[in-house]
Amino acid sequence: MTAIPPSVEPRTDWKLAEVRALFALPFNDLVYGAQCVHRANFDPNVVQMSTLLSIKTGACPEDCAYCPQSVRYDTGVAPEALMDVETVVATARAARENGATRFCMGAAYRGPKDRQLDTICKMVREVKALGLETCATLGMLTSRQAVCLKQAGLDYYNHNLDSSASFYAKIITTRTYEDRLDTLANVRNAGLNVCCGGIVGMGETRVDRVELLHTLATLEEHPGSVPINQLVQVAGTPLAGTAELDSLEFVRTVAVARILMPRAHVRLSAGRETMSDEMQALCFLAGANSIFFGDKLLTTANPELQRDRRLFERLGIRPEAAAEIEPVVC
Ligand code: SAM
Ligand code: DTB
Ligand code: SF4
Repeated sequence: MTAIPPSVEPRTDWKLAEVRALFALPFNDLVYGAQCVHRANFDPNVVQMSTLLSIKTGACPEDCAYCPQSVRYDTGVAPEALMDVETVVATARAARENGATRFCMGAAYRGPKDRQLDTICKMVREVKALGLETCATLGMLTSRQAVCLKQAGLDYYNHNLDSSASFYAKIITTRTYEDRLDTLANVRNAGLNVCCGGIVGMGETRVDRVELLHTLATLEEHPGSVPINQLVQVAGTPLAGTAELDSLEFVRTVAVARILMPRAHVRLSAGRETMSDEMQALCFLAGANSIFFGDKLLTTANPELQRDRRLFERLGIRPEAAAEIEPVVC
């Protein structure tokens, strides 16, 4: 077995060959290694819970082949304008009552206009005042927009690399991998925590998964959160009907992410609705320690609260406490 150091300082100099070698390990060795790394850095029985809200839905000009919100595909998603601040705050309050510690606001934009950003900054201020961590995913940001969000109290910005650079070009033509990296740099330079991961099960090869995780693990700094999404296949999108990824390959992807980025929260993200409890348990064993909690992701289904509560109970998993997040008084 390749030696997997359990508690070294996070490295950003991983070699592609090392990532490839981790993926190629016997499954038990890989999961054992990931579990050792996980235990050296986190309480293995604690999972962080984020809740998502689509604050602006559909009619997106981009052509991401996986996405039900692109205006180019007939997916039945009804477009909705940017929500008002009060509705967002009420939804965030309900998410907090249900145990979420982070509230993530998602918008189907290529990038926000400054006027839209002003409203979103108000949402961020008020959600933060509830004592929740705040996250937003709004598409491309300029450095000035990233600074505005930081000043409004935003904690995390989600911007996924989605896949390897070469596979990316096959699934999105309206922007480049470089555009994604530029926004990530703007976000990091503004002092925001980066949430960045990808989607697997889009018909990419293992080489693409190796390259995606290698790129993430060799960014200037590891993202604080790394969402690993399993493609949610939506009828009408070009990727509907893609052959399902082997579930153990998904678990391997989680395990390799855990080993490469030992202090990141690795999120078992989209796709849980169709995963068995046993598969989710394997992902937690492989080092996943964050989920989206709540019946809906952005436009598609997520497991019902009761199913997740029962699963956590059966596994003896506790939600990460919000204790260290001080409510802000405005
Ligand atoms: N428009 C912004 C952007 O693309 O960055 C923010 C919202 S977008 C819906 C956020 C992320 O959701 C995408 O980067 C992608 O990783 C993920 N996503 C979208 N559709 C998905 C699907 N069908 N299955 C899994 N993940 C998906
Ligand atoms: C992430 O990595 N996954 C979330 C969140 N960040 C924004 C989005 C998943 C979207 C799944 C498809 C939908 O519900 O529209
Ligand atoms: Fe638009 Fe984001 Fe969906 Fe791409 S992933 S179509 S940018 S909402």
